[in-house]
Order: sequence, then structure tokens, then C-alpha cells
Amino acid sequence: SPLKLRGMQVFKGLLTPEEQGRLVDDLRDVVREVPLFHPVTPSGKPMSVRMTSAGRFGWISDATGYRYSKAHPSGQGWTAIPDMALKVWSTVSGATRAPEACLINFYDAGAKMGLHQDRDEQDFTQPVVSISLGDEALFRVGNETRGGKTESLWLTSGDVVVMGGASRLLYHGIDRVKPQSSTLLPKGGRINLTLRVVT
Ligand code: MD5
Ligand code: FE
Repeated sequence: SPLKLRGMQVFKGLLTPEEQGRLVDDLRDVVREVPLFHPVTPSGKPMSVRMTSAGRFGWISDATGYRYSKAHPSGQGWTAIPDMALKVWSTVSGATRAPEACLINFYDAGAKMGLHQDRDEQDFTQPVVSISLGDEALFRVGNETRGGKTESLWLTSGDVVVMGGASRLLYHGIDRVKPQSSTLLPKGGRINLTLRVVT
């Protein structure tokens, strides 16, 4: 049964090493077709995380703001969400709708993600499902508003987190990644997939 952290469900090691390897192989194909890019925030700063998406919609950021888009910044469409990720969604999400977006975040040894809320989706009753692959990452979760106490948890390869119900709008971020803590990715680093219903 999952661990609980502020209403989030944490399934440690849900994906076996073999399943993780198959998913990474599929993600390699996705990224070959629809490359990772460094999103630039509306304030003009490049994020340290590189990103791309799969599914009907992907998340992009530029001088205009953050939004879901049917096209990569290059103008090309996104590719299909890998079957293994869809299987994880059906196993743990409890949702009646299929995911419309799969954000693919790549963290190298120095990358992090500041505390933020995910509010670009239209229906906050739909959960977000996160899959961690590769190096361990220190995940921090706070409250529905900025400030207050936070709690942290190391996410390791194969872990799956479900942010549903009251946990859906909690502030969260990645403080740091522990280099060379996994052998899944030959060049190291961490991949996080987030599956979402967007419309
Ligand atoms: C990551 N990704 O590991 C992080 C953590 C993102 C993002 O935050 O927006 O791509 S996934 C954890 C997460 C996602 C959505 C909602 C909540 C947590 N939450 O409400 O706690 O790359
Ligand atoms: Fe987020």
C-alpha cells in the first residue's frame, strides 16, 4: 500500500527495473522525434530542467506565459504517450478520463525546480501522476499557499506519486538531484514524467 505525504500517495518502486528500462527506451524514441528544450520563463530566465511532452497537449513557456499547446516550440506536433506510462495511469490514478499530456522533465546533475503550483489545467478534480526514473531527487511539498512548513522526500527510480484531491494544488518542487545514484540512464541524470488531464 502507498505511503501518504500531505494527501499525496507515494508508490515506492512501483515500476520494476525491467519496466523502467522499457519506458526509458520508449522515451528515447520520443525525444529523438520531439527534442528536449530549455523553457524560458515569462521573466526571461531559462529553466535548469529540459523538457518536452507527449500526448495531445504539451506544456510550453515563453515570453507570453505558460500554457498547454498542441505544438512543440519548433511547430511540430507531439508524439504518443508511451504505453507503459498509460498503464501506470490506469493502475493508480483512479481517474475516469485518459491523460491528455505527459510532460517529460530531464534533470542533469545541477538542475532543480523551484516551489510552484500546477494550475494551468482546467479541472483540478483530475489527479496528476508522476513517475521518477534515474537519479534520486529531493522532492519538497508545502501548502496551498506560499510559505509555511514543508516536508521532503527522496524520490527514487520507479517511484510513482499521485497528487489528487486536496493534494492537487500543493506547492511543490525539486531541491536537488543526487548525481550517480542510479545506473538506469547511461549518462546519468533524472527523468520525471507527469501525466495530466488538461482540458
Ligand atoms: C518533478 N515536476 O519531479 C516535479 C515533481 C512539474 C513538476 O513539479 O510540474 O513538472 S512532480 C510532482 C507534482 C506534480 C503536480 C502536482 C504536485 C506534485 N502536487 O500538487 O504536489 O519533475
Ligand atoms: Fe509541478
